[in-house]
Amino acid sequence: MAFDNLADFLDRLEESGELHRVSVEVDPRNEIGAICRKLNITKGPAVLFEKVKGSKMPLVSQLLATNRRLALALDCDERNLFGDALKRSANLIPPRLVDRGPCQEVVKYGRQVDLNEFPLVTNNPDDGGRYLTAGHVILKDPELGYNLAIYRMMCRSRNEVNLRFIPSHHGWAFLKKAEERGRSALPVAVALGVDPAIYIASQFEPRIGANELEIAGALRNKAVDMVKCKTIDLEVPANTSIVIEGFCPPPPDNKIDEGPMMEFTDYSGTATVAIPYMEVTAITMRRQPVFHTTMSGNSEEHRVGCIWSFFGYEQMALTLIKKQFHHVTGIGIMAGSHGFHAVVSLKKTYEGEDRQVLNYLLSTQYFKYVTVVDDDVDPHNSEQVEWAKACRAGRTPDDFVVFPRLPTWEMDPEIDKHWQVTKLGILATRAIDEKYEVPTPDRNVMERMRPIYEKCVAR
Ligand SMILES: Cc1cc2nc3c(=O)[nH]c(=O)nc-3n(C[C@H](O)[C@H](O)[C@H](O)COP(=O)(O)O)c2cc1C
Ligand SMILES: [Mn+2]
Repeated sequence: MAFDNLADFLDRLEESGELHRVSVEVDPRNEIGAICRKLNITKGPAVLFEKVKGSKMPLVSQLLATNRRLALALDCDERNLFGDALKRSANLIPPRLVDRGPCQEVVKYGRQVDLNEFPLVTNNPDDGGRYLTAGHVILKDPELGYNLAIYRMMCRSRNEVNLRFIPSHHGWAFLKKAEERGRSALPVAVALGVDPAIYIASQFEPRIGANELEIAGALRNKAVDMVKCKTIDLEVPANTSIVIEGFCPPPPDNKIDEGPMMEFTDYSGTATVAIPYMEVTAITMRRQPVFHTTMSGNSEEHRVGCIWSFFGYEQMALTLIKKQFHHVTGIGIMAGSHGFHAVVSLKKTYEGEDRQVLNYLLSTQYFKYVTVVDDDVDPHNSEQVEWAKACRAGRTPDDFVVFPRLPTWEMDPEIDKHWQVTKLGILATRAIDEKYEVPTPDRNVMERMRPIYEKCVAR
């Protein structure tokens, strides 16, 4: 069953015992963060904070922080969550324009616009300000097309808020395009409190210009209804709880200081830097809006965000490498490595093939560690990978390859000022002529012992 809006999904969570209501007043500065940090560790429920200090709006957090809730959101089997969702995401369904939508039941322009009416959170005491953490940023460009993604937003004033575009994500390219065109500003629409398929689709990383709202349609098996914005040339999902409309001003004066804020790596990342901001021209919302926020750090943000991206990276890296190296049999990104460690399995056909694969993958910006294993090792199974590292690497120094500096992505806390980091490759493979079979007891004896063995396990 597809959910048309956030409220229907909250009802479903409540029926399933996956939503907890907090009726005592909590402070969005630090208190909500403190509760959510714990809930992430214990895999607790989603929470609806009914009374948030300083705001009239209820706030939901931890919405998709567990695989159980991701499976409820997509109405699929938790055991095959990622496979199912990926398969479904291929049948793109374009959004559909409608005349009106609940997200514009209340409309505020000009002096009525005040971001302070929202329960903006400071999750960690070190965060540089009050944030909108789960704004779904919608962009349109005459050449590039559409984009939907979550970028964190630090509130600057009643009508100014930062947008954290980074070079490896598409919003950055949309802004650059607008800047290249001279003084044209970039229109921005931010949807807050969307149905869960849109939330999940915002985390897919298809090619630039591919509209993630078509993926949302695919995940729901139903087009997303869109309405035209009131003050800018953009469309937003009609059933959204809250919409913020505005634009990024053109250069030169289009950046203001932002940060620090906890990254998904559990590091605060860059300190305060000047980044783009948006000027708000209108706020529209439902009569009874629910504000959506996420905990930062290794939390819901990582669960709902990176897991999808990493799953995509696996597919992408596999497609890329298979074009060159036909004998690659699989790629797995190691759980817990935050996307930094890729393991590749290879049916080696000539000496040096494993080294070629290793060099190739380490040169991409994604991976800091690459381990190559033989095709009898499952690259998704960390115990098997550790076994291969223990037993099939180190015969010669060549098995360990260090690249002293290579460009990488900006989320690595160890990068230097040129965004470079030292990378490590491990060849945990056998020589080509080295046969290997797991030593096992004599087959006949095993057969004779089978009745006794079966009694042991039938206990
Ligand atoms: C809660 C949350 C906060 C995020 N914050 C940012 C951010 O500030 N900047 C960013 O570039 N990506 C951020 N992401 C990740 C992007 O939304 C995600 O990688 C997206 O797929 C990028 O899409 P794009 O390639 O179309 O830009 C965040 C993800 C989540 C779930
Ligand atoms: Mn995109």
